[in-house]
Amino acid sequence: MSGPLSFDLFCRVVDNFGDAGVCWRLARRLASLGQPVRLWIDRPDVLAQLLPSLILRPTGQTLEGVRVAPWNQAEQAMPPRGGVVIEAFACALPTAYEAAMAGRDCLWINLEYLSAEPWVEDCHGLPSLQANGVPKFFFFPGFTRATGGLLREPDLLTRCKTDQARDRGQRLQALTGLLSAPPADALCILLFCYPDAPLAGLQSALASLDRPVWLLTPGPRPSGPLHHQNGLQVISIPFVPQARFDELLWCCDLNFVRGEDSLVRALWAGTPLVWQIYRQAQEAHLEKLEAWLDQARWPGTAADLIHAWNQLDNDAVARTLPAALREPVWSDWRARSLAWRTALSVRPDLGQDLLDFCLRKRQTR
Ligand code: TRH
Repeated sequence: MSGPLSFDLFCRVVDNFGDAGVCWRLARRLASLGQPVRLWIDRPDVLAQLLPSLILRPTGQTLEGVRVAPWNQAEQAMPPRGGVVIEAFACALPTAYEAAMAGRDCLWINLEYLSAEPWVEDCHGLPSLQANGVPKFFFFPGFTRATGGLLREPDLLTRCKTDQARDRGQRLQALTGLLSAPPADALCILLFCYPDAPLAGLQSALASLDRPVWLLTPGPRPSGPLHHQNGLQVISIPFVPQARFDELLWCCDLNFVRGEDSLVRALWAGTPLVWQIYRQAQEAHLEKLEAWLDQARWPGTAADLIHAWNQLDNDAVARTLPAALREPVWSDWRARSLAWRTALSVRPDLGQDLLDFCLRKRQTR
């Protein structure tokens, strides 16, 4: 059995919360597996929004076994001898640091964005020799056995089941500070989306249902047409710390999520979700969305809704959302969401899989 490796994880925030959110989860997971971890991040202020105990100071701070330090400190730092350097999302390492890696026997990993596209399986784990003479290995998270898997803590599903056995209204109130709880028959929906989402279609779909609906919007309320109408209540709630975000997902019957990290967490909740994928140039994201829907194997109406949501098509959302919530589609969608969670949860999680990959590479040197 080999001893621990030392990990240096580099994260640049492009926009939003996903880069910081994914890197922090991976850093925590590696630390929980007994590995020394330093997380170098160019925007600690963004991470602090997810992790309120992070104090912004130039020297950094150790939290949950992870040394979190500002990126500029890495410009004077040395790579860990014989350790692992993870470059998240091809963020480009500090020049002097990268040059020093060759003489220090470092293993270099590029952590890629999550994708369900089939080519990912062929590229996962492949090396490419870099200018400093060190091979860089491409590590792909993913949904199949031939990829690096998804981020998941070992106790996550047990925590979810225990939590969901408790009264939902009380959980929601404790989490958000809301003064009242939703009625027992209310449909609770979380809305976490990009500003261009087709909210007029959402409003009209939810106001047309003949049952109470609680639409929860965390953080700044999306501007646009959302308002109370018929049984629909639109409720602003605080942006919760990342460590409690799962609990929010577990309170809801349907989760609208976006990007990468909230998608994965909503999958682990095992309930129906509508994903707004992060937009890319030349509509490249639409191909990624198709590949993901192929693997999800959800009812056609749910897939139609997800297409409509991503095509920003208000009319189609107004039509397909009520249809997806109607029986028997709704029960089918719920059952398939649970089944996909079960299938995904028997695979190693991304942190464990990455650690095993690195240990194997070390042994073959
Ligand atoms: O913020 P995002 O849109 O991030 C995106 C994606 O990662 C995208 O792939 C990437 O290219 C781009 O950033 C740069 O969505 P994502 O990935 O879901 O990250 C949101 C994070 O915010 C996630 O860690 C969950 C967290 N969160 C909370 O902690 N509390 C909350 O109340 C909410 C709503 C979210």
